[in-house]
Amino acid sequence: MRTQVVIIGAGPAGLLLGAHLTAAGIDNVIIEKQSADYVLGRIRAGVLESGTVQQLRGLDLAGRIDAEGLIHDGLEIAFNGMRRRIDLGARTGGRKVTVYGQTEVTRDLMSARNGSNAQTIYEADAVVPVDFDGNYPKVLFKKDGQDSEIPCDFIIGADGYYGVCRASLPSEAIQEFERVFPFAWLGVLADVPPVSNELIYVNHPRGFALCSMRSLTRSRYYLQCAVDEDVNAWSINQFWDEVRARLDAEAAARVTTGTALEMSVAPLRSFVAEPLRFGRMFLAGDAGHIVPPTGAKGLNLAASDVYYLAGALREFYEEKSSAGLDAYSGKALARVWQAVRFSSELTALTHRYEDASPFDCRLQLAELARLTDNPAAQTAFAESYTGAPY
Ligand code: RFL
Ligand code: PHB
Repeated sequence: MRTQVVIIGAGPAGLLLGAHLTAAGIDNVIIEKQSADYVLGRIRAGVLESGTVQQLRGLDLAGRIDAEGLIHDGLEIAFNGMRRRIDLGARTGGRKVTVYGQTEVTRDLMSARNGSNAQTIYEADAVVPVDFDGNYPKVLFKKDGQDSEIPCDFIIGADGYYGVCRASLPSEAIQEFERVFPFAWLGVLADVPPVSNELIYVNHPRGFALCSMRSLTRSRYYLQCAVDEDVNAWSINQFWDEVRARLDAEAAARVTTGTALEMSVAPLRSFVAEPLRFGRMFLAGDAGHIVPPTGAKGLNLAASDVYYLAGALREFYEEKSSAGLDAYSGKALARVWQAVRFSSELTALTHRYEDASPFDCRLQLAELARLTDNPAAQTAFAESYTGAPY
């Protein structure tokens, strides 16, 4: 079997790129190490920029998003005993975000792919990209114990932060930039109505909290916790008590509690690999960069990478031009670094640092007051939160 593009990884980056390529008539195969059910079982992102939704709409894949997604044109930031709203729509000339789970985006992409002729190989073992520094790259893997290989024109590393593609690059070919934050998030998904119809980001002396949602009947909450927090040490009742303790009295009284569908700890990290290309291999999404989840940017950056890469591959096949491929890394990284900046700043502004002095804490509150009082600061925030157009 030969194909034009082998995509390693069936997360949102790989599946979305596959959808673009299939729509453009470019042969592609996705190779994923997990099963489809495992991929769908991961609970992750919840906020989509309009650029992400527009891409799905352009591929005729936004039917369910348009029917079930929640349009949010504002959010609240809570600090110092008060809650302040930022009107995203009013500050940006109408830009909004859509609350719709990554799980559902993945499900929509998988079912469209299942209805096409494009091949996806799940539960592949020992996946290895080779010869991508020359003109004849291929991907080796094992399926059901049998060795296989797929020769191709290009390999796309859409295999996440722990994937094999970036790890296969010679270390001198890539520069890595990293900041690991000294805390993590303890997340709970529960079938209870959200505390409010908008997201609430909370700066509290006990630590950051985030009240989010997946629908009007399913809530997603996060609490800042220790990097080595033991999720099994938490009962769900302790979790709800801690959520309430970090909210103001009025919001705390509105928290509906229930059993957890999922409870997990996620580390917070910023990471960027440069460049996102080596020969005939390109990195997209978390394989090339990670942002702390505070700004809700990870999935949206995967989508913008894919948008640039799909355009570049179309240009290569339709116009026999490599210009788009040559420009890909620089274009994608410029957008990535803006999201790294925004997510890092929002994380620093809303989280409690163990070594923070009383002076540092007052400075955080002063900065939050400026952000929520000052129209120019609100506009800058809202532009970043809703995502730069591309
Ligand atoms: P993924 O989703 O990790 O998918 C990579 C896929 O590659 C497979 N794989 C391999 N396949 C073959 N061979 C190998 N050797 C392989 N190694 C790995 C994996 O099994 C997997 O299926 O990366 P992708 O596609 O780049 O997508 C990135 C997003 O998943 C990620 O950025 C977001 O989830 C980040 N994120 C958020 N992003 C947002 O835009 N908005 C949010 O609100 C948001 N909230 C979050 C988040 C991430 C979180 N966690 C758990 C880190 C909230 C949390 C808590
Ligand atoms: C989520 O609902 O998972 C979520 C929402 C907003 C964020 C991060 C995560 O900033």
